[in-house]
Amino acid sequence: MTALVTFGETMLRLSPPRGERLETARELEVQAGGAESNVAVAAARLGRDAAWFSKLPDSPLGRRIVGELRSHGVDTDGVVWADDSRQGVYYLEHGAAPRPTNVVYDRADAAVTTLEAGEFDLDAVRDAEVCYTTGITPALSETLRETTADVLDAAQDAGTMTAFDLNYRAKLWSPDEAAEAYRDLLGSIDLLFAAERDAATVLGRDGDAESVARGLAEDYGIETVVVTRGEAGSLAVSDGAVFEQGVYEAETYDAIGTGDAFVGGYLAKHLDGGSVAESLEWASATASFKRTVEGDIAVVNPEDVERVVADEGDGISR
Ligand code: KDG
Repeated sequence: MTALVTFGETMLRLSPPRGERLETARELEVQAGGAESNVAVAAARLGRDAAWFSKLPDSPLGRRIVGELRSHGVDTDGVVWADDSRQGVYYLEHGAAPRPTNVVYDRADAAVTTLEAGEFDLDAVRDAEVCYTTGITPALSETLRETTADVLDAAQDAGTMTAFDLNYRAKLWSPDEAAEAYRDLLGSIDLLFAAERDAATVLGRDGDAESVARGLAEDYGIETVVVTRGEAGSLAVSDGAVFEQGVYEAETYDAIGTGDAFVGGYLAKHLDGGSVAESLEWASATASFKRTVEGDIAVVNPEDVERVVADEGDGISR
């Protein structure tokens, strides 16, 4: 049995060397990047059995994605292979103040946009302890919006915990479009991760973190809502009780994927029997560790997280 099943799109991430611009770069570094696979990788690296489901072109590009995820221990047997289809790509130009980091998507009509619930190994979803996706998945196509609802419902009906991160992406849809989709899905969620900014921009929830979390929990019957607040840390409301967690200091090398590392750390500890407070601690530590590493993926080990949580050492590992 797989403890965690995640599903969504994973793209090729192409980025010029730091200090160079997309317009003029002659070299692009290739990595795999996708919110849901980032979570699966973090959980797998932290010791949990994790699988990622998606649809990829049966081509060297699709195989490149699967190869990278497998190298971190993620089970990709549930990937559906499609002939003559596209691999989504995202270009990432690292910023340096005052130039912002810029993301350019080239993902329209990617293979995953045609993925239907009937193509899933739904038994694996039903047997899993947690089924996870994010608000990016339903943004990608009408088919994926239906698939997201069907898979989460199948999971919840079978007693699998459903987990979801709002993950609003303004380059994919408007706040109104996202709000309509979120409202349809939130009744099927047991564990919600919401960046304070997404809850405000899309769902119009702009009170303090506790009232945002309580409001979402009560309005949609969600057992646990985790609100993330950047430098101000995170707050969870779970079965009515409140838990707060600060951030661990980190020197930021690459911030992309920090939110996914947070979720991966949370789920890894939760699946190991951790309490909400312990899971938040692991979430925060995994997120801060991720910031020090290049790429979407948190190349993290359990001892790295334990060291951050324990706040040990003088910054040198001997
Ligand atoms: O959370 C990181 C993601 O934003 C990145 O992997 C790209 O999945 C991605 C997306 O759709 O923005």
